[in-house]
Amino acid sequence: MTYTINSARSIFPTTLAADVVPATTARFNQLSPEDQLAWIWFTYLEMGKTVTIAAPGAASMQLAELTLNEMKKMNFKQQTQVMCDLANRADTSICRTYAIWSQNIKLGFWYQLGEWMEKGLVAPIPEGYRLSANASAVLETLKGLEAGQQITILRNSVVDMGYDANKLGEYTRVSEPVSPPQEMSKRTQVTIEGIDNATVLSYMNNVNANDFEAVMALFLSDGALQPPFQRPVVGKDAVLRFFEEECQGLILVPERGVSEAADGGYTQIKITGKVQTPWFGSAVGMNISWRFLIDPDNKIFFVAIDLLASPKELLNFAR
Ligand code: ECH
Ligand code: GLY
Repeated sequence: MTYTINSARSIFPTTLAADVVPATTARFNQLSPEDQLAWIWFTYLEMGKTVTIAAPGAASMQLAELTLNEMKKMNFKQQTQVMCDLANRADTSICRTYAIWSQNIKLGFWYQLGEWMEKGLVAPIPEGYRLSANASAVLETLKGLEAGQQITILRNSVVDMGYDANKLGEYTRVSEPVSPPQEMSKRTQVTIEGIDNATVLSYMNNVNANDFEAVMALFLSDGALQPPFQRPVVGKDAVLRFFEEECQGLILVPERGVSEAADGGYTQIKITGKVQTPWFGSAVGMNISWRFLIDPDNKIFFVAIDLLASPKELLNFAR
């Protein structure tokens, strides 16, 4: 048989992803906008006890600057309204601006608002605000999760805010400039127990070096990449854009893997290990698996990245 993107998605079917992430996000989305904002605030405080968020790059802050300055000039009531509008996904000019920003710009925007809230420059969550029973229950669930799962839920909550970009028609996305690839002499090489496949090793090393052109040379033109909890991103152009917008500064730390022959001369390879995001650095190591399907010419037809349910999954190579 030959593979389709759809059939490729189920290689290594026993891989257990952290389904608690979409489940918790769905519960969060049921909360009122006021509750959502307060919930994020309490989550942020809770997580601040163990990890710190790194300040965003200047470039992403510059892209959010106009909107941030506009908000800074508003009174508390107006600021609160804008924040509720964002949570409510309302149709306002700020919500439309927000909708076309890349993930990192959205996160940087809220990072700045959070700092201003702490300093009293932006309306705080009302003192003594009491979360609804549902919101408290969602917060309790979150507290019991691994840090990597917590930050994914937190990111989802930010990324889902603003006007629905699908309703905008044609638009140009706003994202940070792409940093040049790392100098050859500074690059690091991963080693993966049980794996010597050159394509997979090169994938890891080039993502770590921010060399996305080199990463794309490893893919078939109709190849696909499936990020955690998302549909596959299909085709080289779309995958390259995804890397440039969302994968700068990631550190991939693959640990071990298995490789085996699949149908039609393909090879299927599963790797497990950790990933660090520049937002949290080495303080948060997310437990990840990569499931590669590689064609007979050693090009990537498909790779799925999953956030794993538990550290135990790092040792699951059943198929
Ligand atoms: C305050 C209160 C009012 C409301 C709001 C507030 C601010 C919230 C803030 C939140 C900041 C959250 C952040 C979250 C960052 C999460 C990052 C994650 C990264 C995961 C990356 C992965 C990468 C995997 C991949 C691999 C590949 O091989 C290919 C590509 C790819 C408090 C003011 C809203 C400030 C900063 C979860 C898993 C391994 C798929 C990317
Ligand atoms: N940063 C994109 C993802 O993890 O889905």
